[in-house]
Order: sequence, then C-alpha cells, then structure tokens
Amino acid sequence: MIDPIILQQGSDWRAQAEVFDEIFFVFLALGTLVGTIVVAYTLWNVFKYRDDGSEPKEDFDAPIVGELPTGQGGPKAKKLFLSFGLSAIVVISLVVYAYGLLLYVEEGPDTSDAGNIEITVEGYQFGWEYIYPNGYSTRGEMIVPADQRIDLNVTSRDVWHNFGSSELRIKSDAIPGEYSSTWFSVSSEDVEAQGGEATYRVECFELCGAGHSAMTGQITVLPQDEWEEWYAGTQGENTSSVDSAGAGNASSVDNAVIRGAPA
Ligand SMILES: [Cu+2]
Repeated sequence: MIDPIILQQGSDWRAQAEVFDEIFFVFLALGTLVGTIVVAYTLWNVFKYRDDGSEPKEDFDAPIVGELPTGQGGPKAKKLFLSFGLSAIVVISLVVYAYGLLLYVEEGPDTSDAGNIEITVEGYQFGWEYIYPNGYSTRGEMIVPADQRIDLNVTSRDVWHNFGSSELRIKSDAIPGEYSSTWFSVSSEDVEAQGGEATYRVECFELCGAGHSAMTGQITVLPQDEWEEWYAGTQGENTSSVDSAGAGNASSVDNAVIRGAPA
C-alpha cells in the first residue's frame, strides 16, 4: 500500500503494463486464496454437520429468516462478525491499493526534467497518423525512444475511433474535436530483449466503419541515440501540411524509405 507513494516520488518509475500486471496478479492470488478457504470451510462444515440421524429432531437449531444465527451463547455470531471483519479489511485494502496504483497510471511518473515527448495521434478512416513535436508526421508507424515518457494526445479527424495497444496496456478514445491523453514508456531492457528494436501492435478499439478491422498500426521503440538520429533527420521535412491527406501519404512513403520497411 506504500507502493503508489514511492512510485510517484522515486525516479525508478514503472510502465503501465507492469502496474496492471501487478494488480491482476494480486487480485488473482487473493481471489484464489480467499476462494479456496471459503470453499474448503464450507465443505468441511457440510461434512461436520451432516445429518447422520444421531441428533434428536427437537434440538435442531434451524436458522430464522431475518435473524442473525446467534446459536447457543454466541460462538456462531463471533464467527459471523469475524468473517465480516476480515472481508471488510481485505476489500478496503484492495480498494486503497488498487486506487493508488490507478492514480499513478492516470498521472504517470513525474519526468518533467527529462523532457517528455508529446505526440498527437490522429485517427481517420482507416488508419493512424502520428504528429511529432517538430511537425513531422508518420502514418501507420509511431517511432519513439526507449526510457522516456511518451505523452499521447489522441483525437480523430472523422468518426469515433479508439487508439490502443494491448501489449502496452494503453487505450484512449479518439473523438473529433476532442483530445484525450495517455502516456506510455518502454525500457531499454525491453528494447534490448526484442533485439534492439521493440515493436508493439496498435489497433482501433471502436467499431468505426468497413475498414475497422484493418485499422492497425505499430509502435516502434528505438534506443535513445538511434531515435535521436532518426528524429534529427525528420527536421524540416513535411512540416507544412500535416493535415492534408496527400502530404500524409508522402510522409508515410518517406518513412518507409527511412525505416526500410512498409509503414
Ligand atoms: Cu477506427
């Protein structure tokens, strides 16, 4: 439960995917543990209090609708309050813990000194255009550096879309005239693990028309120095008409040439 506070202050911040994986694991582990205890205790009681015909019928302590089962002298009531108490502690702890982590996911780590990179993501029927801080734009493929917080401002130029990458655990509405923001980061270890260039699939998560299923893209993460080199090469290119479809297509071609792969 101290985790979220450490996360927001420390420089050793984590990717959204790690945070979500941790929440998933904690809920899965606790759910399994509590479920096992409850089912085992129930089965044990079913066995212990089975009707073997030895108890006289007049002593039968039947539960009464609307009344707490106090039993004789109260030991059953104690158990009841104990189980309520434990459940409350577990539930409240989980709420506080998960909410703290989700606040971190919303806000993101404070890396203002490192100079965050802000990219505008514009959805259209049917594809994605990424506009970099210098005005350069690419289609289909977003190219970003490792170890850096990437801020995305997601919008659309026609209908409602939804920009997301399952692997990076990011997902954000793309609505015409509005900007919704999200962030992500990929560590250089992950880039290293994928052979010096990490790629993540991008999809549209809002049924937006006939080409919706083909509305995919890619996020490519390069080591910092390689990215800087690439980014320096985009300076002055395609800065005037990022909104025009023709220029966008041209940039996509340029991009394919530079990257040596189809965008
Ligand atoms: Cu779409």
